[in-house]
Amino acid sequence: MKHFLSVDDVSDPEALVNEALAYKKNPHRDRQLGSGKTLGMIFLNPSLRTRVSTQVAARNLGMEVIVFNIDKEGWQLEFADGTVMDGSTTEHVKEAAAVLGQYFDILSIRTFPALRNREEDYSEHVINQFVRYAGVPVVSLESATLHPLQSLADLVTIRELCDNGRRPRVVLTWAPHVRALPQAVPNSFVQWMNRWNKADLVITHPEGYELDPRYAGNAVVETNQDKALEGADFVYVKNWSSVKHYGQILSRDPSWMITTEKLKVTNHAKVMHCLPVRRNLVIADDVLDSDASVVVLQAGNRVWAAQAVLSEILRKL
Ligand code: SN0
Repeated sequence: MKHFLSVDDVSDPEALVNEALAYKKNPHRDRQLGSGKTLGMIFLNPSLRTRVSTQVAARNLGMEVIVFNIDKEGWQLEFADGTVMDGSTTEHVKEAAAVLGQYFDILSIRTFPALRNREEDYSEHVINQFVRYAGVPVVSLESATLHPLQSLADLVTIRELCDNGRRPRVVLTWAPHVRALPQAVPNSFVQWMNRWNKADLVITHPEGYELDPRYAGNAVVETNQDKALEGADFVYVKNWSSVKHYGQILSRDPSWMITTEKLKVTNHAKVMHCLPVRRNLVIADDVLDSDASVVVLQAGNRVWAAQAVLSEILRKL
């Protein structure tokens, strides 16, 4: 693996899941692998789990880590080609990425979509310019359209909780939110699930929230949430904004919130969410405070997912 931007950079997702679970059992077995190597973590947006879990993972591998909240502490970056930079942007990504590449062995970056222009966001023009100009491996810490470290941790969590050889029924459900959120988490989750092919996936959302077919593939969509939830072993809850009416909120229907009542038709489903989750808007307290919720276990697995990915890249440096 050179870069880690999507599941397409992974030759065998199941092997990576097993690698992550092996690190969970023995976090320090590769302490020498990253010795003398530095990971740069560049944030253009907020982060809790991604930042800290990746930092812990890198340290478990013996790496040094430098975190740079470039949106707050750096110069304002320009990403467009050929711009006359007489406005608010101070430094072009061509120099910024190239310079950061001089300092780090692996560069990781978080860059959310602006949600204004679908073509621009879906072209991944920000992270792709870091790939182009940094000259070192780039790891996505969530880009405009994908969040592969999250998805790998999601697969690890499903594997860990469903290790009986049976194909689980996994339902990805849209839930209401007050802000327009990216499609990165659901896009990436369905893309990984399709490639992994160890579970039966059903996606449920109100009309108008269809995910981009390049990620959703042939995944089953059921617009009746109650019907979709029937017999589910896992319910992955997430809000996203519309792709079709790009970046818009088309529904605020509170009946899509996940409650204990709604879960009655499932097969004692475990409830997943990437976090942060807004209580009693997306998922009700009674679910988050019950044994059905595995959100903390899932967040814990972010360390092992990041460690598996970093170790693969370190081995190829
Ligand atoms: C981000 C998202 O992609 O949905 C990050 C998730 C890992 N989530 C948010 O921005 C939540 C913001 C909010 O106001 O609740």
